[in-house]
Amino acid sequence: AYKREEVEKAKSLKSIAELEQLPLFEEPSFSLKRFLLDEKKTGIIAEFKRKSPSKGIINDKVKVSQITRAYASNGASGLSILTDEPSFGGSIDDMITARFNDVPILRKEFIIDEYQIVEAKAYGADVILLIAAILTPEQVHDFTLKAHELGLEVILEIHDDSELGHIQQRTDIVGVNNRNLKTFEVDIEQSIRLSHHIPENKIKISESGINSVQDILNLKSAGYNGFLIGENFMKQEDPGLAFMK
Ligand code: IGP
Repeated sequence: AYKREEVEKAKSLKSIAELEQLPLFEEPSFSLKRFLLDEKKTGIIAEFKRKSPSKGIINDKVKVSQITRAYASNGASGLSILTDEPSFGGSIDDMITARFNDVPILRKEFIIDEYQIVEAKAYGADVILLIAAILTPEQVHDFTLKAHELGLEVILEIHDDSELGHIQQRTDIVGVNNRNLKTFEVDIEQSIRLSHHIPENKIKISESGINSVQDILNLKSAGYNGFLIGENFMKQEDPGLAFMK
């Protein structure tokens, strides 16, 4: 519910028409699909996340500029930037800072309103996340159309088979979140189990709880093209260095 209030407040401060005047709104986007299919890249979408509801503070000392530069220059296929403040300690400013890198940027946010999609484009994102658990299939449809109209790609996040029906013809990428958002339980097997049920023409990524090269290899053999990793890097004193290893 705090999201609804947050969005209404943002709308009252800056209209959609004003967002559309911002310089980044006119910039071309980077395609995450293309970066994920590029064999020379790692397939890793590296996340900047200071804290989370399940773990509390993960790292509140590091700077977004430094970490995103390290992630990007060492082969990350994308950057995931949390913009939610209350639960994750993120901000739109973090995303603007991350935009200095020439790799696709995912706005990691609970999107419930078209306004947030225009905001994503206006402040430097290339991709948005749509979470099946908090949206109807109709909302996923409308938000996907809006994103595409702005040149953004869409990751549809699902957690179990009950959400497979949210996947649509226009969905660019399907993300399986290994973390159950209600219990915070993490199980990589969730991705392995669901992979056969995702339409073959979709690019697939696995999200959360990925902690080792072996995890990545297992997910690769199950058909995954991308790996969204946050905590494993962020919990290190130097997340950029952790990425290189
Ligand atoms: C990263 P991890 O376990 O590597 O830190 O997970 C990412 O998958 C996770 O932050 C995430 C998330 C979300 C956060 C996945 N889906 C939706 C907020 C909202």
